[in-house]
Amino acid sequence: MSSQSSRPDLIPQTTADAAERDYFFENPPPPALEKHSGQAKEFIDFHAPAGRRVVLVTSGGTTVPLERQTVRFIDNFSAGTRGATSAEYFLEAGYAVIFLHRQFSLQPYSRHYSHATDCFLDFLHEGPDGSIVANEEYQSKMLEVLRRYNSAKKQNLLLTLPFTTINDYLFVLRSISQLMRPLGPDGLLYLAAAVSDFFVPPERMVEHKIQSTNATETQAVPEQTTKEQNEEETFDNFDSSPTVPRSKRLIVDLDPVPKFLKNLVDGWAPEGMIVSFKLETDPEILVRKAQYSLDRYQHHLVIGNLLSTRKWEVVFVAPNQSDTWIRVPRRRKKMTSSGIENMVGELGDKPLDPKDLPEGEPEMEI
Ligand code: 9Z3
Repeated sequence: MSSQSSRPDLIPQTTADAAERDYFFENPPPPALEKHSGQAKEFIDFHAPAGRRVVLVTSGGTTVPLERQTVRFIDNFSAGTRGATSAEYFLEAGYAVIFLHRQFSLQPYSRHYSHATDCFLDFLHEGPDGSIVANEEYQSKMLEVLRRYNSAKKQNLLLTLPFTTINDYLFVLRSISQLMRPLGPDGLLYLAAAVSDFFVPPERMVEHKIQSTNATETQAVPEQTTKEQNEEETFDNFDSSPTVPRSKRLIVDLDPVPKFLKNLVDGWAPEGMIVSFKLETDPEILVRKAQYSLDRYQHHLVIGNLLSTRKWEVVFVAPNQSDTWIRVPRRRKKMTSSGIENMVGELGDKPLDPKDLPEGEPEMEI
């Protein structure tokens, strides 16, 4: 990151302070920051006097825009299942929940009916009097979910705030964490969002849509240009030759996103309970990376998970404790003399092998 535009009036104490000062000075605050911070403050002020614990749950993936007027962006896989599900469990446990989520990702309660494989309309039919009725087989569960949702709403226990980009996320995360400071250990930060590690810094971000042709720059080509020069100067996207000149490729140059967990733990919410997630794809490094994160940031708990098995198992890595794997039962189809029946798979201490997982989603949530 360039430090040319750093504000000289703010003297950083540490590298982490300097990274924070630079990032939040060089990147523009999102337009909704004030509004969302105001809503969060009102929510915290409502619950704190009653001694209610408040949790900030972050959920879903952050995007990395490639253009200021964004047509294209880099995204990640997260649907927000972990965050939305956890938010429901926190509500059941008596917490007030600030649900900071990627816009249009899964939300507590409605997630049961907005899953990609089920259209919510498939749960409904038209009654004889023209009213809308839930299908018989879904009624009891839907009623239960509806009651829980309405109860949370009625008691003002759930505040949902959306983000889209990594920049929106970082600004609002900082603001809400700071607002949670007065809660002390009654404020829990549960960081389940899948946060981008790389981004395009503002000084390198173009204003307009990145072009794949230079069709608007029509200039006469001088007669004596070489074939290569001609190709470099007038390119279009119909040329799919395998030897594409460099000028036709889109090379994306990303900076690392500063790791703000240190700032969060030490400065934004120093007395809060902080739970972060560590996502990996390689089982060999998951626990080590989770331990490294805990040692480095000195917070309360790192929950490790692997992309392929995240719905079936997680590992808890906490200070002065041995690592604990938490798993939901795997149900396997097993042939018996009386037909196919379900059986619960045996569980070991090592990460599960994705090959041993049954198809589909687990029946229980983790
Ligand atoms: C997680 O690891 C979450 O459990 C998942 C949930 C994103 C895997 P889904 O939304 O997936 O249910 O589909 N979140 C944290 C990932 C992350 O970005 N962690 C950062 C890191 O690993 C640190 S806070 O460096």
